[in-house]
Amino acid sequence: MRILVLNGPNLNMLGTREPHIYGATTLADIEQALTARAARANASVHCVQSNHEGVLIDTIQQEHAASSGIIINPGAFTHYSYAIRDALSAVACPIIEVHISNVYKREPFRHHSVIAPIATGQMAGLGWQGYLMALEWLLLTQTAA
Ligand code: DHK
Repeated sequence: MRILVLNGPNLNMLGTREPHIYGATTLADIEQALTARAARANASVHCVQSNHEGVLIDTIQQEHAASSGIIINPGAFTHYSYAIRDALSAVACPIIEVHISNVYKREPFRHHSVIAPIATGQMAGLGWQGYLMALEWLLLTQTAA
C-alpha cells in the first residue's frame, strides 16, 4: 500500500514560516513521521512538495494509479486552483485535504476551498499531526494496493 503525500507552495518553508501559525516542525520532520508510521503498517509514502501548480498536477497524473490514497495540502492553491481540483477529480483513490492551520478562523479568502467538494475528507487546524491523522484513516480504510 502506497500513499501519495503532496504539499504545495511555501510548505517547504515549514519550521521558519510564521511558526505562530504553522508551528516549528519542518516538512522533512513531517515526511519522516509519515514514512515511519506507514512502515509500521507495511505501507509506504511517496512525498512530493512543489511551489509550482503544474508540477503538482503532473505528479497527481503520474502517481495516482499506483497510490491507495492521496494526502494533499495544496497551500494557497486550495483557494483558487481549479486545475489542481480537476486533476484530483480524475483520480479514483480517496483524497484527504490537509491544512495545518484552522483556515476557517483566519482571513476570509482562506475560508473557501475549491478542493473540498471533490475531496473525500478534510483535516484542518490540528497542526502537522493532521497529516498523521489523514494517514491513519487511509491505513484503516484502504486495502492493500
Ligand atoms: C497552508 C497554506 O500555505 C495557506 O495558503 C493555506 C494552509 C493554509 C495550512 O494551514 O496548512 O491558506
